[in-house]
Amino acid sequence: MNYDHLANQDPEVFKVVLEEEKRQNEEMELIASENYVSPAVREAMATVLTNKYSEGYPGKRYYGGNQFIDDVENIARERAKKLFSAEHVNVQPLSGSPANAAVYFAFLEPGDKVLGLKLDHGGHLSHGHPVNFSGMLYNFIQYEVDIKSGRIDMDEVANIARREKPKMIVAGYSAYSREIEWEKFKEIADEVGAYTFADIAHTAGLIAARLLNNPVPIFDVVSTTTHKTLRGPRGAIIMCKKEYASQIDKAVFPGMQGGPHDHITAAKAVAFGEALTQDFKNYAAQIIKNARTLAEELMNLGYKIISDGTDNHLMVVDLTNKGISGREAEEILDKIGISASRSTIPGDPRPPFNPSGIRLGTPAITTRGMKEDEIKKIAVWIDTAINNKDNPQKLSQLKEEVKEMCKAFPIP
Ligand code: DSN
Repeated sequence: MNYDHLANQDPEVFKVVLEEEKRQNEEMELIASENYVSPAVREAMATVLTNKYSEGYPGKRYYGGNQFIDDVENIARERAKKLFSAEHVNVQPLSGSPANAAVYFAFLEPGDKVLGLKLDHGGHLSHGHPVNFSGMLYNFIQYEVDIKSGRIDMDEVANIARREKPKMIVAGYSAYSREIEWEKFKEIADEVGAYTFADIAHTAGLIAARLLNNPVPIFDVVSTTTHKTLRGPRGAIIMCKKEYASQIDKAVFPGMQGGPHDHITAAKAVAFGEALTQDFKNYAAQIIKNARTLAEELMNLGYKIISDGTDNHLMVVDLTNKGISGREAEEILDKIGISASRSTIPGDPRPPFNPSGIRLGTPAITTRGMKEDEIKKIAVWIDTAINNKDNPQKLSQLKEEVKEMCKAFPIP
């Protein structure tokens, strides 16, 4: 991208941008929620559409001059509908947590009972954690994964739902590597009279490519961020059945937000257009192949992967048997130029700031074009770094090797 104006006008900020660009180019991204957008998505984000105010929706705005903004929002809506077979889509949510807040706002009253997966079992803060607005405003009952299998035990979910009679059941997670039984969730919800809400922020790209089951035709309401496997700009969307369209739209605006970010809406439209292509489907399939290879290679090296593998783009590695914490592993990997995120393991005895595991994901390295051969090398680097955590010389040698591979697979 051309940064001429930024470089001339504000060298202080420009320097930081260049430093981050260099870091991204020379280092490897294994954070499961990150990705690299295409140049077209970046260009859309840098357009004059950022200058506009457009409270309201296409055809019904509270400001003049929105004829072209209406067009771009309609394109984004239609593409998202097609991508997920959705009856209605709101493309205005600013990010994942505000989208989830709008969903709760649309369907619940403060104090209502909701079922959500516990954070340390792979859930998200906005699925009822006590320090988050969701846990403060609503009466969340938390379900867990089965500690032994690392998988959601649907019989246990059904038992809790029958006992607690929640008004809503939340499924879709941040650190869960297995396919989700959407139909079974819907059956349970129907039995107890609960709404079904899926948060597919992590797996949206894989669902759009039809490589994982799609909850959109099954659930009442589904949210997703647009910047993870979906590879769009930072932001979110909410999809729902037609009958809930008006309450969702009202919850987003005027309920939760003011003016939408129209430049981001344009970038969402571009990303949805990309996700509709065969190239994207191939990309999504490679993400899964890469994640499976990484999990297998790490297991061969003696690592415990929660649920013994993955169906999607991520895995949680339990480091207990390696004698280091997730935070230490994150710091060691940082030293060799690999970014990853510490993660709790189900039932973690350690605190979230220094938990027992690390979460790894393949969306970003797959965008760079890395495939199984590269993944095998990455698994060995991770293991070698952990085994040589107190050997600075070895760590710098690994950093050089990581950098060499990154140079061979430039960011688009
Ligand atoms: N921060 C995101 C993640 O890493 O999963 C979720 O909000």
